[in-house]
Amino acid sequence: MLNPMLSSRVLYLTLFLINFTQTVVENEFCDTPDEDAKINNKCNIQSRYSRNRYILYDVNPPEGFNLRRDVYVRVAVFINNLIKEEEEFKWQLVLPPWGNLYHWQSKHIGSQRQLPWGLFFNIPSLRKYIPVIEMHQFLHEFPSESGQTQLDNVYVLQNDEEMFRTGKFEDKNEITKCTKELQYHKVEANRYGGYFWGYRNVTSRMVKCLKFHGFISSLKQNLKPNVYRSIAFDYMEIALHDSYGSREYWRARRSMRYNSELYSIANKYRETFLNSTNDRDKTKRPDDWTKEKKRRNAVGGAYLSVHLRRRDFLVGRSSMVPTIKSVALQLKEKLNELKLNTLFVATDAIDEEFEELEKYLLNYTVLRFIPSDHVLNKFKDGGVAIIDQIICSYARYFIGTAESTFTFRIQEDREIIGFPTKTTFNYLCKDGKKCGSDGQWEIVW
Ligand SMILES: Nc1nc2c(ncn2[C@@H]2O[C@H](COP(=O)(O)OP(=O)(O)O)[C@@H](O)[C@H]2O)c(=O)[nH]1
Ligand SMILES: [Mg+2]
Repeated sequence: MLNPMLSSRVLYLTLFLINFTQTVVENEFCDTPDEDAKINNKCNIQSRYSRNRYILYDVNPPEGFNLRRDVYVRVAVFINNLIKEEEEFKWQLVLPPWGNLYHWQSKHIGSQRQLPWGLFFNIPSLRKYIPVIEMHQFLHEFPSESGQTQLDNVYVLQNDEEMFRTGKFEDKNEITKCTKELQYHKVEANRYGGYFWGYRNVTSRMVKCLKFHGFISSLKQNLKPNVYRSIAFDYMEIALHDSYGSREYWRARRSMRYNSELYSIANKYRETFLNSTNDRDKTKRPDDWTKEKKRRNAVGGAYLSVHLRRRDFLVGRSSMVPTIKSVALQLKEKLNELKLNTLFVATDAIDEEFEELEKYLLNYTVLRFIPSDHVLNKFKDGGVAIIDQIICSYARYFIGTAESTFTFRIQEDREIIGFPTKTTFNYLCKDGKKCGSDGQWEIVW
């Protein structure tokens, strides 16, 4: 019999060799563009040595931060189901780096591109719902050749223009000739370049356009895990929620806790300027979202919060956006009704508009969050927006801007914290008109 020292070395060497062979096999993975050949090819069997399958996605470039957060929920529920249904593989979601967003216009704070999710969200919290990794981790762990990472396939989702013309909508998932001016271009046979979140060292073996209409779960048929190990979906916002507003939707949404430093900054602001703490305001939550329970008895800090969306809304939704004077009147009325004297304003308004609002509300304390250079440099425009959202979400009463996804995310956070719905689903109205028909998206536990 071998002595134990020796046998462990033999075992170690054997494991090393198996590992080495696997790496070689993986790097040669299915190097043929012909899918049918691949499916029957023995390389598929070998590929099973590594069960990791990576899903990546991106969203239409002009879409803002808060719609993108909603797309994450769709993808997360999709992957959560996939994990239950396709146990043979180890599914991982690669988080698309943040950047290049139209609204992130602060200058002199360094680049606002390729920002990791960890800057805004709590990654261990996300991982309690589905396995996620940051892009840099993917680039590190996915086999690459001479510093180049090659995805196996990119599906570019496209709306079916015909359906939008006729108004007859039905589920569709078919490979089609690419109709859009594609941002992807052929570099060489089996290699396409593209934006890829700004990473020059990322390419794809294939790019296919997919005429798509329907629930995100029907993308399952496109995954082909026996053929592809890494697959990206572009224009993922085209795929619809599997079950919008369901318990599963809310579980995924609840897993999106923010970076704990953002909570600390917001909490310090609440305590200092708004006299608001979780203990006093009955807004305490367990650290672990999976331990949260249904409740409706949150009280919130003694302030009214408003999300006053301006800038592009003034142009794109001019028929709905009230004047500053009208906003002031509506807020004054509510402050008086609630017997509150303090107003917290989250807004993208220009300074002149904010000053105008202040002038109409001289008898009240009107506050907004102004980040220090350190906070803005570190957490960028995205982090500051989240701080505004957190502060709004802990107020006794919230008034939002209709049709703003920034407002919707605040409403969701308030539902999770446990406020009575009537303190949450309120909107600023166009001058003198009644409004507030955006619906109440109540939490389901
Ligand atoms: N800090 C801060 N930024 C805001 C506020 N309102 C809008 N923004 C900025 O403008 C963007 C609005 O775009 P988006 O997230 O798409 O929300 P929507 O357009 O209102 O549905 C946000 O992501 C922020 O960058 C606000 O109250 N506070
Ligand atoms: Mg937007």
